[in-house]
Amino acid sequence: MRVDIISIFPEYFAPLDVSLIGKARRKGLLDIRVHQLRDWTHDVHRTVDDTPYGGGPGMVMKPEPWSEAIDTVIGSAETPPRLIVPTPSGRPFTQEVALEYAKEPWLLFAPARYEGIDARVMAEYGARLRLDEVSIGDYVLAGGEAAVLVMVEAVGRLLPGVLGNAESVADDSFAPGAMASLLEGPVYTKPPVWRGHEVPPILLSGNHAAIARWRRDEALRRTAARRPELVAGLARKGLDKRDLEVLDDASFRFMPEDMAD
Ligand code: 6GU
Repeated sequence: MRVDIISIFPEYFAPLDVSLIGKARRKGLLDIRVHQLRDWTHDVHRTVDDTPYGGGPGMVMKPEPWSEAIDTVIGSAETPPRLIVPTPSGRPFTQEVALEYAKEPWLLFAPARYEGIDARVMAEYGARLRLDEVSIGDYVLAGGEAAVLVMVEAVGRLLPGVLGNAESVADDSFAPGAMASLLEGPVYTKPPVWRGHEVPPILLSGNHAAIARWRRDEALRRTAARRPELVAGLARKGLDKRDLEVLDDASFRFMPEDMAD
């Protein structure tokens, strides 16, 4: 996969040289190219922002540097990239979106600083290519760069060959399928007793069916406690008798509308 990032802080993306993503780049699985937006300015101050029309606080990113940068990166490519603009006012970035992006051959990220990019840039490229304005959560960052790091890591680890076979993406929290929308439960390693805390004995039993059931119980308990709104969604996907007992024991109560159809 090719990933281009246009930003006024190219140095912000140094973490993409490290660990899983760094290794994927060195293996040639990920071709990440970071560009300095100011390279597409023409004044001595390399200006990328200006005051907002209509007044108000802060500054808005000028359209011309963005359009010149995006046009240059896209070049004369026959199949243009998917353009992703991080913004707290975007649609939520979820695991489902990460899986969708992982199927793309080419992503172009345009993280903004200040109050955002002049909306005409989104109007222009929204008409020319597939454009997504996305948010990584309900909080406000100082700029879109950290959101790009989050999204590149979430997408990058899904690419074929990036994770070892041992670490399967299939039972991730939020992965579609059997464990859909269940948070992952606790994990343990050696020693069997640490500062008086024991590893749950079932994990040492060698009974794989019982271990799988125990893990599902723990995932259900954790999800009910931390993300009750996800359990409501599970009702439709089918819960067995034991699931319902565990949830009842965790004091989780379904609403009548959860049980519809
Ligand atoms: Cl994508 N950008 C900014 N600036 N803040 C955010 C965000 C993005 N997602 C959540 N907060």
